[in-house]
Amino acid sequence: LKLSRAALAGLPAGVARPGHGAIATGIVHFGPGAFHRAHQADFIDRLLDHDPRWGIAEVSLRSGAVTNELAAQDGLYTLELRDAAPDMRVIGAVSAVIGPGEGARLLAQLADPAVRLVTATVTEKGYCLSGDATLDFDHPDIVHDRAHPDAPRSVVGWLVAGLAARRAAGVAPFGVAPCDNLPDNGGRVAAAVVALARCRDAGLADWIAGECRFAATMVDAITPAADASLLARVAVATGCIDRAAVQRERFAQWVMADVLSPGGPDLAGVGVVMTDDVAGFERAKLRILNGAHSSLAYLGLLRGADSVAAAMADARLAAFVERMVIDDVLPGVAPVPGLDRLAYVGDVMQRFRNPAIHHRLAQIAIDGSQKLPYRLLDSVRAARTDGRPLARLLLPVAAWMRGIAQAPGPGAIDDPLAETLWRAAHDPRDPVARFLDLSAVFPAELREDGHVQAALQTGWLATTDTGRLDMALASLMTL
Ligand code: CS2
Repeated sequence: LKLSRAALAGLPAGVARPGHGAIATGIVHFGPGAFHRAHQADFIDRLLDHDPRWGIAEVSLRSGAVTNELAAQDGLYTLELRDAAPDMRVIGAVSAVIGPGEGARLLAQLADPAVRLVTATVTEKGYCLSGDATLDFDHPDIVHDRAHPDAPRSVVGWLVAGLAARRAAGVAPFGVAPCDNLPDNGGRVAAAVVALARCRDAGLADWIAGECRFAATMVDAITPAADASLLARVAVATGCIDRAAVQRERFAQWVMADVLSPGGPDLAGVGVVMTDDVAGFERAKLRILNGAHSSLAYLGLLRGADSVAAAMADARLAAFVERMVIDDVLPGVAPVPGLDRLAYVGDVMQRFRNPAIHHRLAQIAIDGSQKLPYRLLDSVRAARTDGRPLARLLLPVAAWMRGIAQAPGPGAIDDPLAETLWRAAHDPRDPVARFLDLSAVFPAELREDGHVQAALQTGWLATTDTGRLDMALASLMTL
């Protein structure tokens, strides 16, 4: 039996199901991947219990895989919360699905006055920003969107098209809340949208800049990709085949700048933290949690671990990463009111040890060129400014480079810069220098810094084989 609205009534008593009936669309979301379905949609599902206006239209611009599966299940899917006592709930927050090639429907949906919020989880690279975090006008999708403003390919292009349609119809703009792990995601997407709109119509760009609110967000929930064992557990617990099921840890956090116009969904009512210091939360989360995650991924893969929990069970590696976070990352993370940074580190390490979560290091290792600047290199910059040591912070960066060197070919590297990275790693003279040439990854001040170059060269040598890496992890504890 396939999960569907008709199947809901027959679900076993232990499986929670939506507490609401029919819902309308009030939110459009780009990128209905596992993270969004396990995180935002869960918050919205609870909101819908007392306000049915805020169903989500899920938009997939590239692949129809998820939207097709959701459509076949009336938008329903199961969320499994995994800890000592796992529980299953069916999420019913999806009110519509829009797949690739449905541009006319998407434009109509974006122009609908009932839609008050547009959100996105399209990964760091999905916003088409360049190394300096402004819109990359050389990106093929942006080149395309300038030539075809009414049939765009990028999220930024669709935001411009949707806002243009609302302006033409005399409808107020929607609010925009990007939910990817980028510092100042709201501000950067706002600048990108205004920049692209300006190519089309200066009046439109000014209207967006003046009227449209972009909220920065910090999102957090550890969400391993769905796998066969999840689908099997869901089938046993619910009695239904569910091809869109997702899993996450119980913990979930969503912090948002309190800037959206009134009249939108009451997110605070379902636990979204509204604050005027998202930047502080975001910096702490990116550098501490995501910085530690990427470090465990690149170092752990070299040491033969395959999951975060396995990397944390590697005592030497876990001690190194914890030490790096406390001694090298924390001093560069400004205090945030309401956040005890040291306790936060302890909580994060505890979450990483959750034995019920099998989070593959290979999943976290994806798109290193897009993630490392915010996760580790910003900490390197802060350490340079304060004159603190760099060796620990740059070891995982060297491990990332080493992992690229060890890949069987560029096709095996999951990164938009795969070819370039591969060439750098195989430079016969000086691979580290070739990596440092990459302005999309390393900011100029680091590329030209002798201390950074030296520490990265040392790290590169230390990752040549497991024996040397082991010695480096041990000796760097006494730095
Ligand atoms: C992870 C994140 O895949 C990754 O790169 O570091 O997705 C991480 O699990 C989330 O940001 C946790 O909120």
